[in-house]
Amino acid sequence: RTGRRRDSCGGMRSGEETNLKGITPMTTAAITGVAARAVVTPMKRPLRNAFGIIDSGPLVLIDVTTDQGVTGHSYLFAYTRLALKPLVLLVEEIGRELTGKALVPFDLMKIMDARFRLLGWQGLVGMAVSGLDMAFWDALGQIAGKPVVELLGGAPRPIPAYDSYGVLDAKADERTLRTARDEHGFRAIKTKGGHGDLATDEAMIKGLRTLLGPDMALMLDFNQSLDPPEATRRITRLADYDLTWIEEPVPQENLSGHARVRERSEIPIQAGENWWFPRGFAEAIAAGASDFIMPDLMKVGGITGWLNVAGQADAASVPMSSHILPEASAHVLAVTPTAHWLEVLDFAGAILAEPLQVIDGKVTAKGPGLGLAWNESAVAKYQVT
Ligand code: SMN
Ligand code: MG
Repeated sequence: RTGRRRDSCGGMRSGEETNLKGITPMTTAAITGVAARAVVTPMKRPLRNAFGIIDSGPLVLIDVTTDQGVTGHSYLFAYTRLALKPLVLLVEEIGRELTGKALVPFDLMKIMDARFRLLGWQGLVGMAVSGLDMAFWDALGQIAGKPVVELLGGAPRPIPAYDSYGVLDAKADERTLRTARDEHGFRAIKTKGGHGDLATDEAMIKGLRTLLGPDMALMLDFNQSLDPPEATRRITRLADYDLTWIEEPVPQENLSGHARVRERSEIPIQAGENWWFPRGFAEAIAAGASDFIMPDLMKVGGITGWLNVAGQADAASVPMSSHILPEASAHVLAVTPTAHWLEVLDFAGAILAEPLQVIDGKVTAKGPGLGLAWNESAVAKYQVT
């Protein structure tokens, strides 16, 4: 029905040549509908960063129905409640245009790229496109009865994870951090800086290093809050605390600024959660903006976009970590040649039938698909209209 057909002359169209004579063209599943809903999930701890406090999880849940009897799932983190409604609308409107098409993520991404070439797809449109791509892959995995990582030629394996926090205080948060290390087995912690002055950052990092000891990896995220000279000043002062990386020291679009900071930094620079689609990473890598990269699945173009960037990172020998969306990230990191760290920040646990599990500080991909079945009674509880 939706499979490739020979053209009216009986030959293969260009790009469809095959020497496998007699093989019937593969039929594929088709999209029969797309729906999206908004929920606001509770957080165990509010997350303070340089620009404010995130105290709940505004999520858009995506459902893609298919003619194979399975429904593909994915979710987006909308950052702020005010983005929920426009995101739901965008996902459903784009979904309407794709309904009836074959469930072939690579081809669907090309269609969406062409569709938004003039409008542009950096921003909510790009998040909607990326969310749809993830749901398409989830559906393909469910149809095959396999975790997505296996469709990608890999196998589920435990990925080293770090526990991600807002601004911390070694005294006030001592119990929380000991639990992370001793009960969940985390060997890495990320915290936030840039909300105050250099002395504030240094006091926090010094306290954490003393509390956690030398064996714990410690990352510091400035969330784009500094300018290059100030970033260099702070990083120079923080050089003695054995930090694993300094994240987004300056605004994400300032690639040359990142590169300047990196040149003067003894600590590796990490960035990427706000770079858009594979092209954004090509520009950033060419600019020498960062030692490490950490794409966000919902800004990089979903699974399809991630795979492209994983190839770029391998070719450039750049260690690659994930940003939020830990459930899906565990699938793609398992097929990322330069896989580095998986970020654990659990926004979706409250609405998933099988919430994320961290075992001995690691996360393993779960199937079928991306392993994102909804807990419908929890969804009903946290749904907003
Ligand atoms: C971050 C971004 C968005 C939501 C939560 C946290 C942060 C990170 O930049 O890297 O975790
Ligand atoms: Mg960050």
